[in-house]
Amino acid sequence: MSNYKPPLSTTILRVGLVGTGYAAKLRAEALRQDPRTDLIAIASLASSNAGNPERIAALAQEYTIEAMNSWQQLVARDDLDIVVISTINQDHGKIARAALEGGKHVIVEYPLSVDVQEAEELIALAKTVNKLLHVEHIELLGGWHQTLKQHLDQIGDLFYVRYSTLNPQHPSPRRWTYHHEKFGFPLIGALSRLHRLIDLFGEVFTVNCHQRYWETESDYYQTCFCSAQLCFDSGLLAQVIYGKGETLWQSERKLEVHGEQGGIILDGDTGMLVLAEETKLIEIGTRRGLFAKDTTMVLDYLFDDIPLYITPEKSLYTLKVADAARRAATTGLTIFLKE
Ligand code: NAP
Ligand code: BLA
Repeated sequence: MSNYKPPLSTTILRVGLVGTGYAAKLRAEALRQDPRTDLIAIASLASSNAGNPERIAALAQEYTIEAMNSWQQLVARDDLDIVVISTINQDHGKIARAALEGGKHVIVEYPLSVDVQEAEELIALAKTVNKLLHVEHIELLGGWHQTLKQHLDQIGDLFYVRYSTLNPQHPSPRRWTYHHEKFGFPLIGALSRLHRLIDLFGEVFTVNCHQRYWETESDYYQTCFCSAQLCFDSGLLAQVIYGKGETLWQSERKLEVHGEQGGIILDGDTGMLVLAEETKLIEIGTRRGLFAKDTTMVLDYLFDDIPLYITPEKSLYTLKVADAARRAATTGLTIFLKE
């Protein structure tokens, strides 16, 4: 289970937020709406190097919080209880380390780190300093996941899964999500793709992977296309396809689960349950409001000891599988997860 043992002695948690993007904004909203927290400061990464002062100034004004020039200054403050890390993947690990070393609880968006060893060290560090280290995995809270869980037992023994998320972008943006280091290996940056399968189907035996980039310049790519095959301990075979960018022309967000007695197909916002006697539409819940849900669950854990839906160890296991995919793509070999 999680590392930190609640309940808290304080009544209001003082929060510092690192990031100014989509996730950070939703965190700020969720924190503002919860009386158990006080959002005190926000730090931007780019304002200290590339420079994006407008966005952080706007957020600071909107939420009446202090804008800081760097995450280093933010984590060094002694008036914060918890740091929320909602910025580019490359920096998650080092910000989390500094925050834990500074005696703060940590909420970090997935992935915990782009490096397996660093992720292991952070989990150990959180235990040593007796602070919560929570890695968000909102895909487990969303409609697709709940729908799958509800219907899986109706389709018999499972033998094949195909999960494809393709996102054509014309032209591809020069954003951090198209940057080798800032995003990380595609299935590490998009760790949720593997994590939702591992949460449903258990441990993985072997991994194969092919990965291709279409380059623009050395740091940014135009397109990435990644295809991995996971063989689970259960014998289930999963094909995971992830791609984005301007070399792609068809968008897809589709998950098919094939069982001996039927199948489940989630295609965008449409769900279908295929059985021998009939094929019927199934309801899929929303993809919205998930950062707020995650924030509330962390606070419920810290204040009232209500168990969290995820542990950092589980996220680490998926990170190991994603890293195996990276190694498989680099070497062309099948990677065995067990020693
Ligand atoms: P975003 O909207 O693009 O925001 C990215 C953040 O990184 C901003 O704080 C931006 O702030 C900073 N940044 C952007 N480009 C940068 C660059 N080139 N160099 C340095 N910093 C840069 O991204 P997001 O969707 O919020 O993602 C943030 C984290 O949440 C990621 O780890 C992502 O995996 C995770 N996440 C997001 C979602 C989602 O639905 N969006 C879901 C699950 C997890 P400044 O430029 O002001 O520093
Ligand atoms: C995940 N969405 C993510 C991630 C990024 C984005 C960087 C984390 C990495 C990944 O898993 O791929 C970025 N998503 C975007 C952007 C858009 C987008 C820039 O849809 C532009 C529209 N995220 C949103 C919006 C929704 C959303 C508007 O920005 C919902 C309507 C949901 N994004 C969402 C969810 C995840 C995610 C639920 C978790 C991943 C998953 O479900 O597999």
